[in-house]
Amino acid sequence: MNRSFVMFFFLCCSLFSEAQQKTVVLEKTDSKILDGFMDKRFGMFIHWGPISMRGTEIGWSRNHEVSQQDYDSLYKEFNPVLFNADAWVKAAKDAGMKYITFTSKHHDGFSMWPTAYSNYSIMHSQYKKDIVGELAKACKKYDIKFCLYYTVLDWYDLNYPIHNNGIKEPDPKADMTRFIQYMKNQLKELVTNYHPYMIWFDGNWESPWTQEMGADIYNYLKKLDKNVIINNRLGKGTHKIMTPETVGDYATPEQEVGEINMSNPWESCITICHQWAWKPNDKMKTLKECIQTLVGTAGGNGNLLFNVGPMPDGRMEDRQVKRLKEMGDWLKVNGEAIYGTKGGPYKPDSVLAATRKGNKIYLHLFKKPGDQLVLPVPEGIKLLKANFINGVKVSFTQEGNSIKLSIPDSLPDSICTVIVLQMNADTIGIPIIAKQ
Ligand code: JFZ
Repeated sequence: MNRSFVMFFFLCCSLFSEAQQKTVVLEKTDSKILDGFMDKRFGMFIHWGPISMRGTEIGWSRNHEVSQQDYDSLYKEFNPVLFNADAWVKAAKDAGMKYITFTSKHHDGFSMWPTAYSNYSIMHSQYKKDIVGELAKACKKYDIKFCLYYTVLDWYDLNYPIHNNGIKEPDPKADMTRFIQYMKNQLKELVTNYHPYMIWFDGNWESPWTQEMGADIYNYLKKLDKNVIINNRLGKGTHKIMTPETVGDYATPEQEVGEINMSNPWESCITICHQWAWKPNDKMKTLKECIQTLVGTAGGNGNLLFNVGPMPDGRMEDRQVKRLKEMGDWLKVNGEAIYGTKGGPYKPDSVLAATRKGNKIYLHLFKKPGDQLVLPVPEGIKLLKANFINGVKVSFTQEGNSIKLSIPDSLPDSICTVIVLQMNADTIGIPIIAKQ
């Protein structure tokens, strides 16, 4: 066999294995770290940037409600002098939230930290302070996990081929190789300077982005910090659920409570109002909607990432902070039925959701189910004791695989009442039961 053929053969092998390397996720996040993330159940999402000065949607309103020229110049006036990272983190803590995910860079390409790789950043605004750094510091101070949102599409950067300006064809002057190097440089800054607990990627649906690019970034990040948790919006494919092709650690249903899933982690991202970024007089969810959304995600074995959009002066709206505090007050009484629990065994429906921990099942009643609540239990499972979470006893009978709970005329909590069932065995092994 001649020498040049052998050299050609080995070159092909190395190119193939390198290509293979790019599309194969090498090191997944440790399951114990993901379990710890899922135990937290409740986080704050924050969408913020100079666009809050116009009250329109971050990223999406560029070239739509706001001209590109106006949108891209907002940063020159952006000066949120009332921004107080401690106040934001305290609002999250008072809500019972355990982590914060902040938009370090959204689709508009504006960086909220002193990046060395772009002048389109907070350091070139009127404000000239490191918003990401301030938040990271405040999260450490109040023992809240600090997480970052980062978009893989960037309608501002000329090396990214799509500019969301009505032109569908990718820009021939763009250069994805250079763009990905820019992304890697920025991600290295964010990971090494701020040590995020989790990175919430977004923007994976446009044509320039590929599965291989997603896997390459995942592997790149794992080399920087093997413990950083990464959502499922790096590779291509659905956000809603995990599939064998998913690049990332957990699924991210958006603006809806995810389907119950005991094998793959998921986190619903939902807005407290309608818009992700601040909008004047936006319609805010009622306390009932807020609490039942949180309970619905926990009942499905998922987390809730609940979004607020701060105002252009740096404050969160008082009414939103108040609503979050009301959620925190509910969690002060009922938190043991949310934090550190698993979803089920009863599939959430319009009447109730269920969570469980050890020998306990927590029934979360969204409304009075009548004078009796009849629930199936598997063979060999016995109900030993039942009480409202405030300690008041709940009478019950059990005949074989059916338990009957007597429900009083009025429930202690009209929004969501928790009943604690003490069973005779660990409940985690009980398969999911659809009640009706
Ligand atoms: C994305 C962002 O675009 C949105 O601004 C926000 O940050 C949310 C948390 O994540 O929402 C989407 C996701 C997918 C599409 C549109 C918006 N899509 O496929 O067109």
